[in-house]
Amino acid sequence: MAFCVLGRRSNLFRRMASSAAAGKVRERPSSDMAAFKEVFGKARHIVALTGAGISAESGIPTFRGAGGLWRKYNAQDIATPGAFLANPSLVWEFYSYRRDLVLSKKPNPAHFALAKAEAHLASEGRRLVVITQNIDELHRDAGTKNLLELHGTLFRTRCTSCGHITENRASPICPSLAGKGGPEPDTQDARIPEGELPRCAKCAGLLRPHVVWFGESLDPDILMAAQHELDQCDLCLVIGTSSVVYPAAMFAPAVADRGVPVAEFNIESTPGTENFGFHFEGFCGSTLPKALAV
Ligand code: BV8
Ligand code: ZN
Repeated sequence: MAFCVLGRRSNLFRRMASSAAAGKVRERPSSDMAAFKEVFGKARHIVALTGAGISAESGIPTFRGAGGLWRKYNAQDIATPGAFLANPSLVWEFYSYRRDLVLSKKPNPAHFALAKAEAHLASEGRRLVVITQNIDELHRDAGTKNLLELHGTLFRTRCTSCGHITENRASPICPSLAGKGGPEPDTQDARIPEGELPRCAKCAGLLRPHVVWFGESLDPDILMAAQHELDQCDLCLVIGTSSVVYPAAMFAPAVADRGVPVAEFNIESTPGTENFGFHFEGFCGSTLPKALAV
C-alpha cells in the first residue's frame, strides 16, 4: 500500500508541475462557511485528517511551532530508529517528557466537535472517521470511535527483543526516568544506563515507544484502512497539520485530486492549501465547532 501511496505522490507532483507549467491559476480556496455547511449537510462519508495543531489548544506543543523544540533537538532528530540505537536514554527522556505532559492535558472543543459530529452523523446513517497523525490519544479521550492512529500512541510500548506490545500509562514509566526529560535547552542529558531503561516484563528486553518514527513504515493494515476511507469519502477535513510529513501529507491532495471537496482548518496556509476547496483560517478550537454545528 505504501508503494501505491508513494506512487500517487509522483503523479500528484506531476499534476502540480504541469498545472504550474500551464500557468493554470488555481481558484483560491473559499472561506464561505455557509457554502461549507451546505456541503457538510449532504456528505455521507467524511474523513477528518488531523495533526498536532488540533491539540495545540489543549496545551501540547506542535512540532513546527514555537514550542516545537525539545532541548536543542527537533522531533525529526530524535524520533528515529538511528537516534534510539545511538542514545536510547535521550529518546526515552523525550518520550517520558511527552507522556507526562499529555497525561496532564485534556481534549479541547475541536476534539469534542469531531466526536459529537461522528455520533450525530451515525444517527443518520452517515459516517465520520478521524485519521490522526497525533500520538496523544486526545481523540479517544474526547469520545471519537471511528479512529485510525497513523503513527501509534505515546502510551503503548514495544519490546525490541520479543516484539511484545503493551499499554502503559505509568508516570514515570520506570524509576530511572523520574524527574528526567526536562525540555529546557540547557538540560543535561540523563545518560541512563540501558539496563535501567524500560524493560519488557516478558523477556527483559529493552522497550521502545510503539510509535512510527521517521524512516519507519506505517502499519500496512492501518495504511490500508486509511486508504479505504479516503477512497470512499465524499468530504475531507484537514485540521491542524502542516502537511509536510509523508505519507499523511499526500492524503488530502489525493482526495482533492478525485474532485472531492476538501476543507482545511489551520491558523495559516500550508503547502496543501492551494489544492483545497475551502480554507478556514483561525484556531480550530473555535472554527471547527462552528463548522460542524448541526
Ligand atoms: C515513511 C510519531 C516509508 C512519532 C511522527 C528519508 C528516509 C525515510 C523516509 C523519508 C525520508 N525523507 C522523507 C521521508 C518520508 C518521511 C517524511 O515525510 N519526512 C518529512 C519530514 C519530509 N516520512 C516517514 O519517514 C514516514 N514513513 O515514509 O515510510 C519509507 C520508509 C523507509 C524509507 C523510505 C520510505 C513516517 C513518518 C511518521 C513520523 N512520526 N510521529 C512522534 O510523534 O514522536 S510524525 C510527527 O510529525 C507527527 O505525527 C506528525 O505527522 C508530524 C508533525 O506534523 P503536524 O502534525 O502537521 O504538526 P506540525 O507541528 O508540523 O504542524 C502543526 C500545524 O497546525 C501547523 O500547520 C500549524 O499552523 C497548525 N496549528 C497550530 N495551532 C493550531 C493550528 N491549526 C489550527 N488551530 C490551531 N490552534
Ligand atoms: Zn520482550
